[in-house]
Amino acid sequence: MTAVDDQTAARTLRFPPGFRWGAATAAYQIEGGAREDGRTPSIWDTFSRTPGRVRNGDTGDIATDHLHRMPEDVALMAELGLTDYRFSVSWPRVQPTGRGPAVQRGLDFYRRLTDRLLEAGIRPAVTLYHWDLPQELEDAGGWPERDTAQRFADYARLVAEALGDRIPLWTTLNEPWCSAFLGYASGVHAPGRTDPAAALRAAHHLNLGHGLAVGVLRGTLPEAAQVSLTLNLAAVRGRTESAADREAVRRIDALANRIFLDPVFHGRYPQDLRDDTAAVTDWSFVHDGDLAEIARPIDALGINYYTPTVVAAADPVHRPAPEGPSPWPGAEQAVRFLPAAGPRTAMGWPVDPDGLTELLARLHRELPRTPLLITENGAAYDDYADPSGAVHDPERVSYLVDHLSAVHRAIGAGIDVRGYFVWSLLDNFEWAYGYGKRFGIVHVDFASQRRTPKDSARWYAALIAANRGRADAAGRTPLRGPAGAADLTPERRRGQQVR
Ligand code: IFM
Repeated sequence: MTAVDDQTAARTLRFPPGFRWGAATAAYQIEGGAREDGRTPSIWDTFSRTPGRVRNGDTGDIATDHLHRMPEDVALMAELGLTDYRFSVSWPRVQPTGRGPAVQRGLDFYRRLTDRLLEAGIRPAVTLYHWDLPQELEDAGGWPERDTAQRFADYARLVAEALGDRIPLWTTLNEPWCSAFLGYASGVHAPGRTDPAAALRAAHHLNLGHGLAVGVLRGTLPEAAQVSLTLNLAAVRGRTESAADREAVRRIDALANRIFLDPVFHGRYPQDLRDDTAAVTDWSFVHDGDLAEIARPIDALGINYYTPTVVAAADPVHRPAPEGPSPWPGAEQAVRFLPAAGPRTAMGWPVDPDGLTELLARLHRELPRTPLLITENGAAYDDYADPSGAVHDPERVSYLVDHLSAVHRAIGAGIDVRGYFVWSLLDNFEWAYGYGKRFGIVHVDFASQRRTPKDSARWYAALIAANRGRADAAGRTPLRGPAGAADLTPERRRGQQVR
């Protein structure tokens, strides 16, 4: 898509009034201050300090220094016209050992952040767990251990008691698939274990922790607060329509999607999932009453979408040597993963907005009464500041145009999507890839911590402004129009009153 087309799209895509325009981040990826306020190591501190685990030996020790630059970052969000901001709370910052009372200094940061956001007219959306388990809990067994679910619910209560009166949207877990299967099966994420049975136990205890936390949140938060869960559901496609490839789709759908959707929305684990993994575990970790706990109703489902998953039946004769331990317990021998077609991002992930459309349509079919939120969507590219200081990221603008257009079409087709949170507000610590992969709509020079809105930030701001301008007609707070939004110089950011 050309720049002109992009601008047209920004002017013409109109979403329903009240649509949430957001950006998302996660604590370990942006905060830094790893040793401040009594914070103790999380599994990601330990993992990133283990040689060979994270590219270049990068850690989240400083990250984008958001802990100290939070007011500047909130001002930036206001400049962009965001209506909502999704952030996560660092568990080891508010409850360092994962047990016992909260550390007020740790909670104070989130109190200040919440206050700033509300002052700026931005709704806070909090995620309680975005992968930073206190190391002490991992030492006690981590998510494969049942007690971790109860520890998580207790931690949820501490955060809800401190912030519950001011945060309208709560998410228990971010992408439990990654926590369970990248953390405990393939080991490419913290804590780096490679035990498929432990990964399945972890998945169940993450589900249980979610359910217990929903119970706690309902009992602690004001009635109007909404409670949700964010999943990185896979849009799984077969290479062909053959029975063998469809069988591969079924297996991966069970391990990626239904292992979370079925217990949370239907109070059961799929029988085919239990059968496929019978050689790995007997599922005796599911106790009486767990599924009722997990299936407590939630108000919305968050979806993180980046690229589809294409699979085929494994060739029984020619099996390529595995690249490492698999994140797919029970499916290693049965399924092959293939690249989807299309241009790739810097992660090597194919750009395929149809995958998002397919996913939304499926969820609408299967969960017609559940409001959906796109809680993450975005792309990494090799962005840099040119000699004038500008950061041009036309590929990301196109990515956003295409994916927001897919969301727009879905809404037009009657699918209840309530908001979109771009991943990510800032370039940040991209887990095992360190600082080498830039997902931000705002460029961060990690040496100086200087923030520079990329062209994609300007494009997003223009789209938001055009839409919020329309909402004005419906009686909401007026905002500046697209022309002002396109001029996001640091000087204007500091000086301009946006509301
Ligand atoms: O950076 C991550 C985020 O923490 C979780 N979802 C995927 C993003 C990109 O890999």
